[in-house]
Amino acid sequence: MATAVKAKFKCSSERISQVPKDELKDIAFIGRSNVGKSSLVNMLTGIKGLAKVSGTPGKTRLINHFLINDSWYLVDLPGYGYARVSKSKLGEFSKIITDYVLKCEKMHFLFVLVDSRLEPQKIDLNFIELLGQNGVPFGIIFTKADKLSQAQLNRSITTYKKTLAEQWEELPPMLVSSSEKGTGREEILAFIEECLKNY
Ligand SMILES: Nc1nc2c(ncn2[C@@H]2O[C@H](COP(=O)(O)OP(=O)(O)OP(=O)(O)O)[C@@H](O)[C@H]2O)c(=O)[nH]1
Ligand SMILES: [Mg+2]
Repeated sequence: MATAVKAKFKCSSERISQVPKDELKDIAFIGRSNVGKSSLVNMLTGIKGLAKVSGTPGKTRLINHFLINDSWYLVDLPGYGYARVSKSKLGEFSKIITDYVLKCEKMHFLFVLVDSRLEPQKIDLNFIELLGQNGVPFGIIFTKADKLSQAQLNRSITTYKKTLAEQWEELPPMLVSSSEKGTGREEILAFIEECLKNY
């Protein structure tokens, strides 16, 4: 049976000083614009339209907190790699993103979403490097799995693992999702549950 999730929108923040001031932990989604972050929020919660989805990249502009089961937050972040970034010391990533992932104490675990159809993208690898350098706990979710056959999906993941293994001794946890088909929902929710207990 599918795990039931109680979810409601809490707030949108322009900067990290505005995020909720309670003790609850954040589990956040980051990745290139259009990779499917907001769609995954909707798929996991089972509420279509909870997070705004768009075919045009750059839809999510703020840090969006969704309260889950009255006990933790799922956080939908703006994507990178689309909007022109200005005056950021960290180059290709906007200040709202780097402030949140590197400085926000609520941030408990980050999922980097990557499009399962694509070869490892430089911008994602740069972002992952930034996380590694700063000791940010993260995992990878391969999105839009419905667009690939199982064999193609396996090949994509193998390629990603090889690429990361060139630089990292230990690979991050990896999960697969399709917001279209609901694939990965139980695994991702179970992983988050463990994460909230253990990390
Ligand atoms: N086939 C398929 N399409 C998807 C999936 N997830 C998202 N999409 C589509 O991809 C597009 C972008 O989805 P969003 O969820 O808005 O992406 P986002 O990462 O939140 O984008 P930004 O907010 O712009 O950073 C939409 O047209 C979605 O319908 C999926 O699992 N399968
Ligand atoms: Mg979005």
